[in-house]
Amino acid sequence: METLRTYEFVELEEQYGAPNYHPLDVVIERAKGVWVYDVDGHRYLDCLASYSAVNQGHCHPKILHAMVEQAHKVTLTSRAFRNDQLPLLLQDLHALTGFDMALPMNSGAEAVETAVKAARKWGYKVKGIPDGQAEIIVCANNFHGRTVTAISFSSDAQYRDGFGPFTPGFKIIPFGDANALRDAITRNTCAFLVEPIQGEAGIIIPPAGFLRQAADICHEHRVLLMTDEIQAGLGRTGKLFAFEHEGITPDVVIIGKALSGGFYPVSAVLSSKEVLGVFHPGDHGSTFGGNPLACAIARAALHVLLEEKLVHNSAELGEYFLSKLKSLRSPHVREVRGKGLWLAIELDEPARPYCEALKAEGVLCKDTHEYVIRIAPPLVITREEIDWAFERIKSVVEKRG
Ligand code: IF1
Repeated sequence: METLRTYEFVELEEQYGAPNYHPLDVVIERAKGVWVYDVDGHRYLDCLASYSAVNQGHCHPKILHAMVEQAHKVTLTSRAFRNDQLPLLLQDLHALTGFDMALPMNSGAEAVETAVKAARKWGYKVKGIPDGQAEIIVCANNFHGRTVTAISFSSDAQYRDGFGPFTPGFKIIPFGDANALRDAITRNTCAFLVEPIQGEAGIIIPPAGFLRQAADICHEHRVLLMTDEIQAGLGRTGKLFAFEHEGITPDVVIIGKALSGGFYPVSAVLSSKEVLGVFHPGDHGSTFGGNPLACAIARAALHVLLEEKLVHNSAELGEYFLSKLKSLRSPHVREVRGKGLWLAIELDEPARPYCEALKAEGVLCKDTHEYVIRIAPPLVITREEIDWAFERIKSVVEKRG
């Protein structure tokens, strides 16, 4: 078979693919743990982890095994029939998180849509909001996915441009501002949807106590607190869920990405019987949501997270990596911040050229919001691998200084 080089793959993709991305020109053909390999034989340390979907490391052998085993048995039944994997995943999620129930979907955006539907229906059927009046409060610079409803409450002009008309019923407040939340709540507010740490916005950590206050305010006004843990959850910030940093329990938690260790899109909404119980047969669903292949993969992915103590590793090595990054000396570095293995270097100039230079050194990072280098390796990374990556980050950042 003919083997193509990087530039040939890039040309094909540019010619035949919709131009909705501008990736770094590295064509990955295989990966293992924290390392990825391109078609020209170069090796890179992955400091993005597929936006935290591969927290367990690329192609984890236990998840791979579960996937292949299940693929030999049955992959899809639809929810018209039951399958023997879904109940076991639901049981695992309950045991791990303590939430009464879960509703499985596929992509993160679908799980966000599901949470929005659950919150609205709860608002009408349980809280007694007049029909069609339910409001949901969200934060400026949020990222909750790309569906029309999710972009309807985005404050990013590019994400919305040309895609209207939009879904009504959302109010935007500044991220981290508990007083603004209190002021925005009306009798018709059913929920407050928030990322515990804003990812796309540039790994923005809210002021300490914000989530705690938000939880109190929501409770006081009978508003559901819904945290989007699609990216922050499942170990990324050094806790299983980022909301744990503030000792709270949200009413609704949305997970995705690492729920499958990157093998397959699996997402879920976790909540109480009171909230998820508003759905009746036929109200909501998905052909693929809760399918046996997805559930077997998710069970293995959760198992690996626990068995390999990846949450602990994220906390410990995150602190180690952060302290190293804080030692960077460059006039262009505005701030270094992070929680767990979710780290950011904020610059006073565009981050993309830094990511290009890091790629040439064998480290894959992604710029976000133009000025931020985001560093989020798989949680299986070791101290030695962090040292290896840091040497290269230091050389690139300080050389450009
Ligand atoms: C892309 C960002 C990361 C998310 C949160 C829901 C979703 C996401 C908190 C939707 C997805 C992804 C999507 C990806 C880029 C990426 C991203 F930069 F855009 F914000 F990770 F940081 N909630 N985030 O982060 O989940 O439907 O994609 O499964 O290219 O759009 P999805």
